[in-house]
Amino acid sequence: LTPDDSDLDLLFPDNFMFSSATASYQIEGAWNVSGKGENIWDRTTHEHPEKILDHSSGDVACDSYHKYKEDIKLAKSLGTPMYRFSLSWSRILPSGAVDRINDDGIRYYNAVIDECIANNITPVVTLFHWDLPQPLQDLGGFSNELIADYFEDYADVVYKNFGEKVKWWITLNEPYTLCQEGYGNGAKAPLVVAEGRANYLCGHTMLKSHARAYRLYEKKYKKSQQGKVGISVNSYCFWPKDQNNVKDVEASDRFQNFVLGWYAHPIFSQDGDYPPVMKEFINRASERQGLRRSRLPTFNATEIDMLKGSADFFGFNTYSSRLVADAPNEADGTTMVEDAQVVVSTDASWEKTIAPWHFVVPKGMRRVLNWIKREYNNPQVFITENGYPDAGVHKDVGRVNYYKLYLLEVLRAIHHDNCAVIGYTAWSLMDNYEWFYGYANRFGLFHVDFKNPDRPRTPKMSSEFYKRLVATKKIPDESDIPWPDDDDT
Ligand code: GBH
Repeated sequence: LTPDDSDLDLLFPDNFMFSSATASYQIEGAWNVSGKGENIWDRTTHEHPEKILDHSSGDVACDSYHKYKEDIKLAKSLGTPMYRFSLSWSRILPSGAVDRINDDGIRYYNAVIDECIANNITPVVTLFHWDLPQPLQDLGGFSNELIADYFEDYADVVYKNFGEKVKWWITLNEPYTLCQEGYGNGAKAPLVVAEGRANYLCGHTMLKSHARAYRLYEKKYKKSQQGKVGISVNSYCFWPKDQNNVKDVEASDRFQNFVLGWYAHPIFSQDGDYPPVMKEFINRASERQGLRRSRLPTFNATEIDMLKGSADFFGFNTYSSRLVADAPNEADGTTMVEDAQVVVSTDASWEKTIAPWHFVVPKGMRRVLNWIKREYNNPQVFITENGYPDAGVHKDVGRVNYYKLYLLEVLRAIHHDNCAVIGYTAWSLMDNYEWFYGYANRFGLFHVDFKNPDRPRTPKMSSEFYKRLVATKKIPDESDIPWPDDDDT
């Protein structure tokens, strides 16, 4: 794929925010150091290594617990004004609850935040990127609505300790992925297989957790700390399988609502609550199945109000696209595609990557940004993840090309469609522990050698690309990226 040259001279706005991102379990290591408690990823990788492609864990990962100063230097070398990372809940609260605050956790994150600030980098801090404390999983994890209480209490400790210095908060990373893969198909920790029930319960609890943390900040901290609180939701861009078939057009819009609307509609829509189409389809399927109530939990009026408007920006992670066809059914199954009455597929013409779920479909970026603009009255969208997986080569032309093509579509969305995109974040700053894919799939702008105990970081070609992008606010020409032709590392 190569971009048609039109629009390559477009510029990102002056105040546009570039960033790169990581997450605690994926980079920190030090899993049992200085009072940190066990989380669900520690438990899963230790007890079920067979669930991970290369049987690895994040026990050491990038060793960022010890090497954070180096990491922040990498971020600084990119020239990005921001760096997004997440806090390990169990490093701060080993039991998940506030009965015991681990001093070393507070010390560590203060050190990371201070180092960012000393380097003129604004920290963008995610409170929760999937590494739930195991003791809270023992209560059912996000299947238990009471976890929202624990999340609010944790958020209170976080705002209190770091809120003087952190002005950009993300409550949750990708509730869709955690609920669908952790409580639906069981591909991720905590390995619950209960699609159609536990995933919807998980989503319900995560939405409440988010709103509680947002409202707490609003009430108790906003006035003095003056920060912004958002959430990072995620989605593929969905396309009708047959663009000329109205049924498929409707089905793709319906499934966009099931995946993205599930989390965005309660927070960003005018009316709040789950998307009407999602309620309608799940209610109908539940009824047909002889249930006395819908498998999709319901919010009461107070909860709907608490959720509505509970974000200062729309954090959005996106990587790829899917095709959707209408599939009317009377199935007694409860998977989300059955509930939504769709069949999801990919297009044979889409460029593949090393990850079976990831195809390069740049136009999806512009299309999904426009969907958000239309559905939610053009909110301020901060793209908090976007990136490309490979096996970890230094001359990563696939990644450079992906960024070029996807960023061009972001520019088109801004300039031609007036989408209010305020920032863009490359996933990831450096290679790290890619969940189910272990160390076999790499997303980094910097390479990490996981065979070397020192975990040395070295630049990839994409880091040079990103540097130029950030400096010039336009998409650099490949010929401007210095890289030896004969590099085959
Ligand atoms: C994000 O998830 C995460 O926030 C981040 O931690 C992660 O490292 C990054 O993206 C790259 O994956 O088809 O069963 O193999 C992206 C969301 C991840 C959701 C992969 C779909 C497919 C799993 N997607 N997942 S499967």
